[in-house]
Amino acid sequence: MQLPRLPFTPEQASTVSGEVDALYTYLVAITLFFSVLVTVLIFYFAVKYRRRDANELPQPIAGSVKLETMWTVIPFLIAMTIFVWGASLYFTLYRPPKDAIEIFVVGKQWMWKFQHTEGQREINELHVPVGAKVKLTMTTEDVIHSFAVPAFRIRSDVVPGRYTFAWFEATKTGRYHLFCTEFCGTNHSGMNGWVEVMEPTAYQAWLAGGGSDSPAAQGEKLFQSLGCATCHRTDTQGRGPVLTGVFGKPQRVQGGQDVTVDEAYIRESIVNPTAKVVEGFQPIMPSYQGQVSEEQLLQLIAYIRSLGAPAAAGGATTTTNGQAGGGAQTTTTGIAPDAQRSNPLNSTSPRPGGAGGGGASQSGGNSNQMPGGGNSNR
Ligand code: HEC
Ligand SMILES: [Cu+2]
Repeated sequence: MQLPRLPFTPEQASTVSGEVDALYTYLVAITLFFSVLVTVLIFYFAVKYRRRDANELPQPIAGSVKLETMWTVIPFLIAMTIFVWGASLYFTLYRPPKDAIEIFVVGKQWMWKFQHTEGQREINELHVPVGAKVKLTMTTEDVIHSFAVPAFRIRSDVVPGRYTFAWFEATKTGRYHLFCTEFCGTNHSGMNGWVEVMEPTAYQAWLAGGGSDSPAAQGEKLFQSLGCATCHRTDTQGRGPVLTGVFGKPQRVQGGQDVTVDEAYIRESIVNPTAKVVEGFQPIMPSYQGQVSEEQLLQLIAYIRSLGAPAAAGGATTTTNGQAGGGAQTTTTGIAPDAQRSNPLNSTSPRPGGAGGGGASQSGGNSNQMPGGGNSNR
């Protein structure tokens, strides 16, 4: 729905901004209409029913069912249109689509840190392609912040110890301001930056231009260095459950309850393992509270999540793995290539190392080296 923009509203640069503005315009119109109506009636009645004579007594009024019903039902119906429209828009805004590019966001006094699935990291700058859905998985290392991009009409609080999500699809290339909109301390006003929306080809080039290991590959290293792998093995069951393929699936925990293995559950399993103990296991896992940063937690999650793509593993272990990765790279979603690159099955297979990855494709070359690099203790 495209309405003329209200004055003082920011540019519209995402798929939802038109509808957010339309709803907002609707609210303003209703408010204006009733404010004017009430004000005019006050003056009109004040004049019409003014006291004309010092001895004049008003007629007693006993009430009017018709009038009272009307002023109850009409506002109720109007309020319901706002509710239905608002709720449906809310669901659109706060339910990230499944096929989105995923980016991790960590707020920190006083900066925004981003990490792309391909490994690029940025601070107070976020590069995204135009016309692609982007999902942000967000948390904070310290206090509550709030991530807002006015031109996209999105805002979401980031809360310590929790993951919150936001998503958008930019419709125009350009640079758009991003802000922290929750007062978070002395330099709160400086906690802002830019979203750089690029043409998809420029974005691919930007992605290919450097960056470190993918979050999943870094998570794999952490998984080794923190000793997770001593209990969690990928082949057979060790002292802890096998984590391959658990992401997104229900897990039976002690007490007979089924919980879905999602970001929040994995985070809790790492920092507070006794909160939910997997059925059939002893609560022997130590807490990693305070030993891993929020970014590292996101990397561990990315790694565990990447274990859950057995279908992608088949393709990636073939000799044409480079091409498979390269082909998938041309799609606009960042998930598939990453799932392939960081798959443990992929990494345990003998790989030609960096050479094979490098020659595979222009855009995939950089990232194809990651699983190899993550494994060979270079
Ligand atoms: C001393 C052995 C041990 C170590 C070390 C260990 N874990 Fe665990 N882990 C377990 C056990 C046992 C369970 C199942 C009982 C429970 O839920 O606490 C478990 C459960 C989990 C779960 C939930 C699994 C599910 O299927 O629901 C996750 C996720 C997890 N661990 C991740 C990690 C990560 C990441 C590390 C390293 C930072 C780690 N673990 C280190 C023993 C360990
Ligand atoms: Cu802030």
